[in-house]
Amino acid sequence: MLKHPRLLPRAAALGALLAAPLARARNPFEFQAPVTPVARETLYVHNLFLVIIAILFVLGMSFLLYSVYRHRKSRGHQPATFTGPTRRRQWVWIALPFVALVFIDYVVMGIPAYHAAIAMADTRDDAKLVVKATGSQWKWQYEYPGEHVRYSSTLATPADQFDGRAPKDPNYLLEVDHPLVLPVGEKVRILLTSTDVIHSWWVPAFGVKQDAVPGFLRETWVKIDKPGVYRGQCAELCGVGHAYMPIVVVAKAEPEFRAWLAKTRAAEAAAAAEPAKTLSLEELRARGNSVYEKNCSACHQANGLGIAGTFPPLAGGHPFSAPAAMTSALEQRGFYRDGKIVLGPVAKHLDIVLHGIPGTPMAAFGAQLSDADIAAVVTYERNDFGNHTGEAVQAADVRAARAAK
Ligand code: HEC
Ligand SMILES: [Cu+2]
Repeated sequence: MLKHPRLLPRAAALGALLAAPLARARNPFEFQAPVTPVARETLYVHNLFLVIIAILFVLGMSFLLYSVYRHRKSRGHQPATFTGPTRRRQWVWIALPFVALVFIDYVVMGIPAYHAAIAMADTRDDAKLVVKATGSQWKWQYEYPGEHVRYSSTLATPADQFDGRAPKDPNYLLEVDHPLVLPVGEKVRILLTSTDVIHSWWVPAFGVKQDAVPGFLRETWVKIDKPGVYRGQCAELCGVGHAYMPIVVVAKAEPEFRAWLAKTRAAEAAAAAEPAKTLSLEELRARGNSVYEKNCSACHQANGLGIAGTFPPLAGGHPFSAPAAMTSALEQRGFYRDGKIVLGPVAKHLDIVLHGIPGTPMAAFGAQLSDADIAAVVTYERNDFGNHTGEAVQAADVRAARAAK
């Protein structure tokens, strides 16, 4: 009971004052506005369930509370002594809610849920476009099979924002260098896999969340209603860089999408013809710096000093302690001696970057990076972080190393 009746209008006024901006602000607990049939259906199922469950809760709870109040001790009621239904009427009271719940579960809720689950998995025939998304620690690679277009999509948020040295922008950790581009109004089939551990491709506005499992090809589909930028994240804990592999999809109208595809195909073909070019040491280092930041710094760190026990430094002469299995493997490759990292020979260095170190987080970058990028990043490594070999590794060297294997 309210002791001060005057409080009531005041509380109401305060409530109204607070409610006004709240009503205008977007509710952070709300679903993102759905832009695909699957997302709309999922939202419908969610809302339907919420209403049904709310009604059942209110009904059940009222019934329970009423019974407790009605049969209270102060009115002389005694606890029941029976342990189960015996009379016909008791059996009816048991059967009724049971039948009602089964009906609600399997029919009222079951049919829409079943329909939505079937729709999500329906990747059959009518998709004209197929896109392959491959998760790797910690980025996504997108490929348009048959279109000769393939690129990596890596986090674009500057490292300064992680550790609070710069203000965070609105799409903090939800921005990438090369987004996935898709057409609107058309069914697109998305194939998913991974090169290392399980990742999950999740874009809330599409109602899509599908695991990317190494060694398996999973699939899902989207049919986007309207052009726009849609953001998502890897939704399967996949290691220390899990928060740093967002998904950005740019949906374009069909003609613009085709134009983008043609332009990207031409740019990639031009890049593939690049190895002929010989760059100066400085040019290689500058290019290598950006390749490094996108592909290597998550593990080996921006300063090249790695993380003790897990990710070896790239700085020659830097002490590194780790389990013997790791250090002896590095020693065999010529990258470790007397507790310190050493810069091994160029050929071994190229081999590690091209083919990775099997069974370790050090992935093979041969399929992900161009000859020119690998040449640049290896040159960068050999001439930065306190290393000064003065060697300029050229794209032609990388091409030769690829051919040798
Ligand atoms: C997912 C984490 C990860 C990423 C990303 C990564 N590395 Fe590694 N790297 C490792 C680990 C772990 C090792 C040690 C593997 C072992 O022997 O157990 C290693 C070893 C190496 C070595 C040999 C040891 C040393 O410290 O010199 C080189 C060279 C190397 N990485 C270069 C690169 C380059 C260049 C890139 C980017 C193109 C890169 N790495 C990206 C995890 C990573
Ligand atoms: Cu992941």
